[in-house]
Order: sequence, then C-alpha cells, then structure tokens
Amino acid sequence: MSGAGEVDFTIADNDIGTFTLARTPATLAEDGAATASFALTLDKSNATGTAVTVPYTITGTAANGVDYSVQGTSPMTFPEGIFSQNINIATIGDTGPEPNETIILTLGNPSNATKFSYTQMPVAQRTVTIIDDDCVAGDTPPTINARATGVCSPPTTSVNLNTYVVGAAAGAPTGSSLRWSTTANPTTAAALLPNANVTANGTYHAVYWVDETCFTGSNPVTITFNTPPSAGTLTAPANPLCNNTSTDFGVNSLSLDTVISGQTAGAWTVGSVPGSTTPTIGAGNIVSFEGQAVGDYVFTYTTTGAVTPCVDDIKSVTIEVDDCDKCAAKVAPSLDTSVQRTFCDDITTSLNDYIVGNAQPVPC
Ligand SMILES: [Ca+2]
Ligand SMILES: [Ca+2]
Ligand SMILES: [Ca+2]
Repeated sequence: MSGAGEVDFTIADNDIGTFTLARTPATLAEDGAATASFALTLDKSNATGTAVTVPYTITGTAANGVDYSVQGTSPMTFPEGIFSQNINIATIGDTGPEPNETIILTLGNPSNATKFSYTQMPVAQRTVTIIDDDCVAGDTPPTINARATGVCSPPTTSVNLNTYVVGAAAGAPTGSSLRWSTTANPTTAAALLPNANVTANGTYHAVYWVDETCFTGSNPVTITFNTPPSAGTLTAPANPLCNNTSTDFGVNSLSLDTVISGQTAGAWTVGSVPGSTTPTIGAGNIVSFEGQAVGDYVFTYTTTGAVTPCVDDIKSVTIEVDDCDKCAAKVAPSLDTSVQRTFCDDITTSLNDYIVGNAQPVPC
C-alpha cells in the first residue's frame, strides 16, 4: 500500500524451491510389462501464483514404443499445492536377444529458474535400465530325431550324441552350441558333458548353450548299447563217434553242448545227415548215433534273444560217425580171378594175391 506518509517495502523472497528427481526401480525385467516411475518432487509449495513447469526429454538406448511405453508428456506442471509429479514407464517384452537398454530422463530448466532448481545439478538426470531376458540360444530346445537309439556293441562302442539331433551341432542357433548333460535342463556348466561322444547306456539331455545365463531347456535321448549274442567257440568233437548199439567199440552219443563253449542262450538244429534217418536232439542236447548211417552229421547252434541291431550268431559243427565194430558182419574177401591158378612147377605165389586189392583182414 502506498500513500501520504506511507512507505512501500518490498519483501524480497529468498526461498528457492528445490526439485528432486528419483526413479524406482533402477532396473526392470524386460518381459511382463514391468513398470517404473520417475518422480519429480518439489520441496516447497509453489506460491509464486504461476505454475512452474519443468520440461524433460527421454533418451537412452531403449526405444519408446518398442522397448517401453511412457505415460505422461513434457513438461511436468507444478501449480500451487502440487508437490510431486510422476512419469510412468512400462516395458514392452520381446523374444529378441539384445543388450540391456537404458531409459534416461533428463530435466530441462524450470520455467522460473530464479526460484526453482534441482538437487541433481548440473545434470538432472535419472536412468532406468531394462534387463534383457532373451539369449541367442533361443527358447526352443534341440529336437531329437528318429535315429535308432539302440546300437550293437561291439562293433559300435561309442556314439556321437549330436547325430541324434535335427541339424546336429551345426543346427545350433548362431552364438550357441549343442551340448549334452546327464541332467535334464542343466543350468550350470559343470553339468555339461565334455563332448558328445558316449560309451555307456544312459539318458542324455540335449541343450543349446551359451553360458550359465543363456541356454534353452533340454530334450532327452536314451542310448542303449546292446551286447550281441555269441554262439561260442567250437571245441574239437570226439570224432569219430560210433553207430554201434553197444558202447563196447566206442562212444555212440554225445551232448552237442560239449562241442562249443562260451555260448549264450540258443538252440541246436540238425543240418545235413548222410543217411535217410535224422537223429533226434534229445534232452541236454544229447544225440545218439546208435543205428545211424556212417558219415558226417552237421549240427547248427543258433543264438536267441538278439536285440536290434544286433543279430543272432550261428555256428555249425560236423560230427563224423563210423562203424566201430570191425569184426561183425563183414563181407568175405572178393577173389581176384584174373590171377593165374594153374602152374606146371613149384610156385612162390602168396594166396593173398588171389584177393582183390590184396587186402589184409582187419584185426578185431
Ligand atoms: Ca527389447
Ligand atoms: Ca524377452
Ligand atoms: Ca529382448
């Protein structure tokens, strides 16, 4: 007020409004639309009668509308009675591997710079970082192909597990490797096998791996090393066997199991026989040659129970059978009638000369 006898005094305001910029939280997980807020707070009521405005810009490596969305527009406005304004952001998830990305909010000068300032001078700036959760290994575990998982050992004593994955090692996403573990969904490097070659039965889990922060889930393949059956080793049979009804002249039967050793489960069959009568393979695989024709008998042992790709093993043995009674039912020697029988003088001819082949009797 001024007038006669009045003096005007101007009260110089010496209060400065101070803005403080905060952000919560400092980092955001990329997926799941996580949210963060930049909060600009004024420590005193704005009593200037005019709203003070604070412009801001958002920069950083994250892209607005791609990596995040923002709620609010520049400038923030502080009329009297308003002490805080928020700028809210929300992440926009994706599946692409990428670096962690920043959202940087930088304040401009308040509209009334003589009365308002910041606590973060000279750079009134806060950063929120979006933590990427995608890795170059991708999200899809290796696909197991239809290759047979049983092998025959021997000859196959080692298996390259990579041959059981579609695309093999070369099919791993760029920057990752096809790795194996005996643990499903491995998460540590220590759980990985040193290489893809295995020599033992087991269930092995394929994973695309970069490091302990970047890997896919796993898919299993179960490898079985099958041992091939064996028909064993032939031992020398007691040849010849006798076909006589009495064992006085020699053995006339044997167990076929005595002519091989080391065989796995299997069965004997009769192959070729010299006569018209096929001998019977009895209990204990015993064969009697009593009354059988003289000659060679072939028997075959075939294993059972081979698991693919193994196949059953086969071995054949020849048993020689003879008439061991050299005295019984022999045919009289044949006379050789071509030898001279009439002589005019003394002779020294042997009577054996009159026998075909000059055969000698077989000793009994
Ligand atoms: Ca992104
Ligand atoms: Ca993601
Ligand atoms: Ca991403």
